[in-house]
Amino acid sequence: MKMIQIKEKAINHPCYSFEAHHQYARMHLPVAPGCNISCNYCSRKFDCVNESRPGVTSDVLTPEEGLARFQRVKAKLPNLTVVGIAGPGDALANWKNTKKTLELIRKVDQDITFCLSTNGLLLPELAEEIVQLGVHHVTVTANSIDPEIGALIYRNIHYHNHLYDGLEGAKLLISHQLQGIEALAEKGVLVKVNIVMLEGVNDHHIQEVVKRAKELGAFVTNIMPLIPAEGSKFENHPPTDPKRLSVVRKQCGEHLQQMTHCKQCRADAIGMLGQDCSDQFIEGRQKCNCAKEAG
Ligand code: CLF
Ligand code: SF4
Repeated sequence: MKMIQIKEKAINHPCYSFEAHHQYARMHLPVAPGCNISCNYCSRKFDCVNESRPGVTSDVLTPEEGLARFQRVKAKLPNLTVVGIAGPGDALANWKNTKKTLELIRKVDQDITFCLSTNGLLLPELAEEIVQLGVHHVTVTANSIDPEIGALIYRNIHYHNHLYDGLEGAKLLISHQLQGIEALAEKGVLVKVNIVMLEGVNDHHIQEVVKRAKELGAFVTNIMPLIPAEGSKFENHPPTDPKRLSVVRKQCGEHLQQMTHCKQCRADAIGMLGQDCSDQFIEGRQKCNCAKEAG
């Protein structure tokens, strides 16, 4: 794909373009509750930590409810450019719902940009369908390219009715993530790779992940701090030191563009990044302070 087309795809996306996040809004539709892997920093009481902030949970919608919410939000937010599916579990582990939701929305809106976030396990088998659906932005959370490190992060991997754990599970997941990133990038999808920086686990290895992501054609990487989730195995793990995070981002910026404005938003977030207005659209939601708490 030509550079100009790539830039055009990123220009109105508040996560893919730093400038766009001051102007454009995105909304997440929480239609994907289940997950097919177990990350040690995850507590299933909360949204997927790979793309979210622990401590808040999302309601779950059917595809039809997702469409209705999209239409309500679109009518009120003229700067809405992106609809994303980011959990509260994994977008691809709930593929039927994810696909149906996007199909319903495409029937009523030809222009809105679709975005997905995934742990990548099912990417090799779904990459083609993702592209056919008109999804041009996919986030893959890949915390390691070394199975020894991966085994410290992932407890088990549930793939086609088999449970894989330890090294075997990490090998399987990592190989699918890498194949998936490459397959999507080859098809012109802008791939963002999220990496959760875990002190003493993968912090020394992040540059290797970024270099590999670049070789495979990723567009940007987003190195995120760990916010320890209550009830997860890493509940008492030290949170990522912000100073070390900026050093690592700077080092990795030598290899590939870095996202630095992520707000680790929730799976039902609505609005501009850091200015969540989902409480206006979600019935029964207590007035939240997302904008204050985020990022
Ligand atoms: Fe949502 Fe993610 Fe798409 Fe953005 S979020 S699926 S790429 S539309 Fe954005 Fe939120 Fe950070 Fe994600 S600020 S957690 S990077
Ligand atoms: Fe939790 Fe997300 Fe990991 Fe699944 S991919 S276990 S939802 S953090």
